[in-house]
Amino acid sequence: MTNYPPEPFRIKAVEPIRRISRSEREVVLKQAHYNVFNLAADDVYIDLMTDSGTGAMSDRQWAALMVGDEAYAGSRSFLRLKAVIEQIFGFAHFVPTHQGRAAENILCAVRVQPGHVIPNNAHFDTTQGNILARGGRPVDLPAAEAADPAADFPFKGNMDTKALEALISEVGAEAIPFGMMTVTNNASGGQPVSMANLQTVSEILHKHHIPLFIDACRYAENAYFIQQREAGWGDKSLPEIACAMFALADGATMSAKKDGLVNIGGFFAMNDDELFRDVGNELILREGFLTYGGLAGRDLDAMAVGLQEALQSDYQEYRVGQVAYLADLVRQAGIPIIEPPGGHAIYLDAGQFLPQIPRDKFPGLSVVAELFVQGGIRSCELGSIAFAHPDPATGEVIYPPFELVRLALPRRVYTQAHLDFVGDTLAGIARYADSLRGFRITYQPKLMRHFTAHFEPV
Ligand code: P61
Repeated sequence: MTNYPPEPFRIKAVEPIRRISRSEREVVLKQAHYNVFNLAADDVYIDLMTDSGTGAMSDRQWAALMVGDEAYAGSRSFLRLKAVIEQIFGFAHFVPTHQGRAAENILCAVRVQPGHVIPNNAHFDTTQGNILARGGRPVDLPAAEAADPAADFPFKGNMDTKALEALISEVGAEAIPFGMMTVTNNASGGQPVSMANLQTVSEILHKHHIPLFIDACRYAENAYFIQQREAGWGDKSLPEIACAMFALADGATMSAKKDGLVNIGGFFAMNDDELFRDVGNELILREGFLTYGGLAGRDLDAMAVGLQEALQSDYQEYRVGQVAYLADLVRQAGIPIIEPPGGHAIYLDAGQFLPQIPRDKFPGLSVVAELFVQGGIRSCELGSIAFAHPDPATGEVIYPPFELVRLALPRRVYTQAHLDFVGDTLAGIARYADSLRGFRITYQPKLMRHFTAHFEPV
């Protein structure tokens, strides 16, 4: 059994949680139309739906809130965040945004036109949605190693660089306004991207004068994996590695709700002066002035501190160690996962775990529903409900590679005993897994259906 380093912090404030009864859980899940996004959080005992905005801030972050400067323009908070972003990411310009998808929206608003094609190692659904909403075509180009969930490659988040070259020759560089790399690669298991792969992607795109933007949500976890797993980087500090990663790109979109260790916030950073002007106009129209972008000054200060804390090596050792510990518990329960465990979550392979349920009956949702009914544990389907979408050209449904259920770990929130409870609950479910059945959709919106769709058991 993997053990993980004891928390490099102690607990100063607590938030009570409680577990409602099994029969109450059955009732509220049915009332929620079997969509756990519709549950009241108070009815959830252990919430592993997301690591986004759910982390615990440090005492230094709480203190930073108090020195927030709420000036409309040019606040001290903005200047403090600017200094930190320059130091870690090194881009010439940045604008704050209220979260990651706002940064993606602005990038797509100013650069994506109908018919454009945007390659990524794997788009997360907000990026996919923003590109589709502008008439573009998001293309996922995961490395071949990612195809086998059980294979133990160190950098399964990489892009297939041959496929990138092939795509550029097929559609022409003029049709590609930018390429993206998501670090770590959330849609395909929270897997990291190697520095070598980032370098090759950067070279290919730049050879064709296509800019590269990094979706940087989990940049610090990715930097830690590079330090631990990639030859030549073991003796470099996490800030040095982060700097080297972003030096390969022309900009980054960031949801600071992940490795910014804040409950709300994000930014869009870039080098190009003309892009910055276009972005500024769009930001002012939709989010707010250039120096606050829809956030309060205090939010900018908390983000500045969080971005630095995420790069502390004792924090990353504990963080990634805790995720590996949960992976061991799930393996012991006999449930297949995407190997090796990534940086922020464990991804159960529900397709393989429940082979009796076809993809259009959503095996992932069966696991999500059962985890809630049995343990009050909230997880997140990241399979066909979240990612299957019609091809804009042909209308044919494009399925994601796997039917995944994600157990995401909020940062600095749950203890080993909480994780042991999750492991015991999964082991109980595994004993009767062959009796589980699927679900059908009774309502769905046009885009990003997993947030609001309704279901019923078949
Ligand atoms: C998550 F169910 N992720 O993982 P925003 N890029 C990447 C992300 O992981 C990401 C964003 C951009 C979430 C929250 C979430 O359907 C869902 O700050 C790699 O959330 O706008 C967010 O950042 C967007 C969960 C988002 C979902 C969409 O849990």
